[in-house]
Amino acid sequence: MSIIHTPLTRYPENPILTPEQMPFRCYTVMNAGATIFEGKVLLLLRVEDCERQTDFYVATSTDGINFDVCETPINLPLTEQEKRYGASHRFDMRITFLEGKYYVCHAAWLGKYGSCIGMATTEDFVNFEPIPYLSEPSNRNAVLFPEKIGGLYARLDRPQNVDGSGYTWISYSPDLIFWGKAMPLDLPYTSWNRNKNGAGSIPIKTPHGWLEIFHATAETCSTENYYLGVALLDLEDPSKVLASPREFVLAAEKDYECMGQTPNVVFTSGGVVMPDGTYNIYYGGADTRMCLATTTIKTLIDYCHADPKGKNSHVVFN
Ligand code: M1P
Repeated sequence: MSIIHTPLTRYPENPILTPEQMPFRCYTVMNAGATIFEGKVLLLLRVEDCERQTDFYVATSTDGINFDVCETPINLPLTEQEKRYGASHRFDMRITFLEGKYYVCHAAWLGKYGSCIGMATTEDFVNFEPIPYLSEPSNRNAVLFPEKIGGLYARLDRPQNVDGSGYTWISYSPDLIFWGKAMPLDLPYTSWNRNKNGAGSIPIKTPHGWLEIFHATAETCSTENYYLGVALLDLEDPSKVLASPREFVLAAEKDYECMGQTPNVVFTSGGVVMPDGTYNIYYGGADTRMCLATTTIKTLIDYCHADPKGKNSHVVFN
């Protein structure tokens, strides 16, 4: 049992994938992008080997809990900038199904130029076609909306501020290369959502708005803790936050979230709605293992509507 009441329920047998359960030797398995592919749940796992080099591996499952992991990483071709300046590290994949194919968005580390957003398309998770250019730095945690909004592609991302903080922004593009009309999202500034916040899941379209699970961070005396929060965004102008409760929906509490490579981290890069309506949210625990929490879309919407602007909080909503 959790000591904290939230609209998410941890899978009782968490974690669902650990480094020990992988079919090869590795250090961590975490922060997977998630989608439905050919009737199965597909995860793109972020796996670090024992040199702490990261690759992405496909894992598939019929029940969303037990996964078969491919033993070879995906081959994600380099972008133009990566060819010229060298790609040292790519991480945190999100997967959006849009216009008949899958778009993957990841953070790409470009050496001294910092982290940028990389994107590619795929139809089979074997062959990937990179969108040739990365974003300007520093930016990461890009999530593409599953449809155009106002005739433009739309994405959430998290530009980095000079002090290391960073918050969720939205921007738009006619062609997935040129991005503009950028606007920050007015997510509530709370005791758990202070240093950073960024998109996690692919936004889900509902009659009440785009439903988004995001990560947020705050310093404690010992670590920078990661939390998950939920928000409803306006359907036509998703820069407008219609509701975002003041309480987190997940905080690091269990051993598998508190102990590992990075203590006190719960971090999602995606979830899927299962055929029975269960919303499976996949998340990394302490940057070491994959975990699962479940809920439903209705539960999250009711939760948002119950505390749309954090009226239960002591912090003033701007
Ligand atoms: O260690 C916590 C997280 O750190 C990075 O996230 P951010 O983009 O907030 O700096 C990422 O490496 C993420 O994967 C990791 O969980």
